[in-house]
Amino acid sequence: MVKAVTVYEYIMERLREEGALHFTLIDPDPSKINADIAEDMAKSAEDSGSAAIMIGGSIGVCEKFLDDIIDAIKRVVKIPVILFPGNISGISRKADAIFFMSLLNSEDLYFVIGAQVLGAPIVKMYGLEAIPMGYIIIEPGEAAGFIGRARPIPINHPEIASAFALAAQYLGMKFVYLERGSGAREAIPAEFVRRVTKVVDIPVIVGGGIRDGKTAKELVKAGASIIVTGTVVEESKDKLKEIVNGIKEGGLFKRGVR
Ligand code: 1GP
Repeated sequence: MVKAVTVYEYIMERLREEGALHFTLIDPDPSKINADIAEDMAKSAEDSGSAAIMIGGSIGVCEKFLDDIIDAIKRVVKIPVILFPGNISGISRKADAIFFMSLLNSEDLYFVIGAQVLGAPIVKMYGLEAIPMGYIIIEPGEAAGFIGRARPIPINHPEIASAFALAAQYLGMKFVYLERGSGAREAIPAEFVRRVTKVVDIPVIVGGGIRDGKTAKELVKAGASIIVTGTVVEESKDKLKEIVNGIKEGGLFKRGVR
């Protein structure tokens, strides 16, 4: 039974109990969704076993629209809504928490610390729970990599990602996120993830290009704590269920139950 007070505690308690979790990412892009669609996606996510809704995107995010979308989502689900901002326009007072993230491998200081400085007073004013997270973009990086001016980490150099992740841990960040980019043709290989999770003690979040249960399970067995999918919830509820089941199986393996 989860007795957590903060969203961070909720995540950590569920991780201790289940080994690994699934989060659903909803991109609040007005050209793609509206409140009704967001409501359906969030319901599918919760029904399928997602532990949280993340909300954020690279393009076209505005606070008013974000507020409306989160209101709609919170009408239908109980799982927490966590902001996943690409910029300061991605902050909403309606969310339960915010991943207060730095794009560690951006070449542009704005995405490393500039946006955070501009956003911090807003986060405080809204009373949002800030969860510090190191965000690392792996090639190709897709829109997040392009907009965030990342120097994406080459897929054959997991040791660079490990060093970034360790730096995130030493800087006091609570999570590290390995991002291949939404819509990437392939997920980050399990062996790459294993190289990172072997080095750090903080939970590793993996996202981008994950479309089936087998891939999700392998990533969890490689040490990933949270698997994020976005595109799948837009396409098929059955696939989402398959992914969550894969994560559950991987979680049992991680906890030594299987
Ligand atoms: C983006 O990693 C997430 O941050 C989701 O990617 O849309 O490919 O599932 P997908």
